[in-house]
Amino acid sequence: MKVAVVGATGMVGEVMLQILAERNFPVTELIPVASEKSVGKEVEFKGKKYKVVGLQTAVDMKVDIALFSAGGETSLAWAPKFAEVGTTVIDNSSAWRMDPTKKLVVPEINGSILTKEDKIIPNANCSTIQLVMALAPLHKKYKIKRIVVSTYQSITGTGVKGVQQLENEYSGIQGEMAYKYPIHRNAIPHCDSFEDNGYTKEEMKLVRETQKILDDRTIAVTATAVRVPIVGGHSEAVNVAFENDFEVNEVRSILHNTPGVVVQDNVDTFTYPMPLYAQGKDDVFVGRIRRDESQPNSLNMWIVADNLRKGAATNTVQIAEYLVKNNLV
Ligand code: 2RA
Repeated sequence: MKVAVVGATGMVGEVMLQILAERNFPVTELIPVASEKSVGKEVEFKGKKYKVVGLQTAVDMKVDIALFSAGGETSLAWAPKFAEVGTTVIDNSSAWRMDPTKKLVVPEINGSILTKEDKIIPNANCSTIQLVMALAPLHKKYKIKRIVVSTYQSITGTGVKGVQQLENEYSGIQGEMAYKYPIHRNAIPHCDSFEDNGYTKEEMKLVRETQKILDDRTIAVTATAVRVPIVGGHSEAVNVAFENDFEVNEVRSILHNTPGVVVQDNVDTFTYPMPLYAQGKDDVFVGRIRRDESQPNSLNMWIVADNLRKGAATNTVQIAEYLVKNNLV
């Protein structure tokens, strides 16, 4: 497979290269792509150095698959150009996610909706992916009525800028601000920009993308997305109300038997997921599973995942693997 990684010099792009190598994806030719200012730089893949090329050069090479993590503007402008020459694009930006002609896929949940005709495939938002990984099997069994989710999102979700701001604040340096306020010793209830309804784009992604991936617009979702000064991954406190009742041990068993989900749930041994330990792993970790005693058929849980891996790069590569395995590319 001739594979282009668009945004190869960015944080997610670097993890995509790492995941492609780790999972031994069948890359016969790797083309790292970035903006003109990065053309000529080198990236390493499987011990070899590759020179970064520009977008038009990559289009002209007619690669089989292009993995994008280069922002919405670049995706809107360039994904169609790649698709026109027959390349299948898997895009990490939010540009195409809510396009009614595009499919929003988490392979373990709805990979089967993909066809050869899908040439631009958006990857869901990191905080959505970990949420639906845990909730999809429970929706199938108990039918979800409503989800209330509060997120505690890693600064790596804002890329190098977010990490650099925290490091500067640790060192007492006044540098470029990724956020409106200091992030050190703080929690900022503001991820992405605000919409007219008073919610942030990040919060509305959780609402809209969850309904699309679970293919059920009757599911009510409300979210609060908070940025916190950690790097290991995103955490989510989730309250979910079902149409039907459940047994907590059955919920644990369903999740335990869900590929890509790991249950860490034993308060007697202080066992629960934490981003410090989720970092660098591809699983979605679920714990603090307990009945919500304040209302019927409702459950609380705590969901943690490395937002750069399953939340972005790994899910992207898993979509590519699904396409290859099912001869869709
Ligand atoms: C964030 N999910 O964490 C968004 C984009 N990666 O900022």
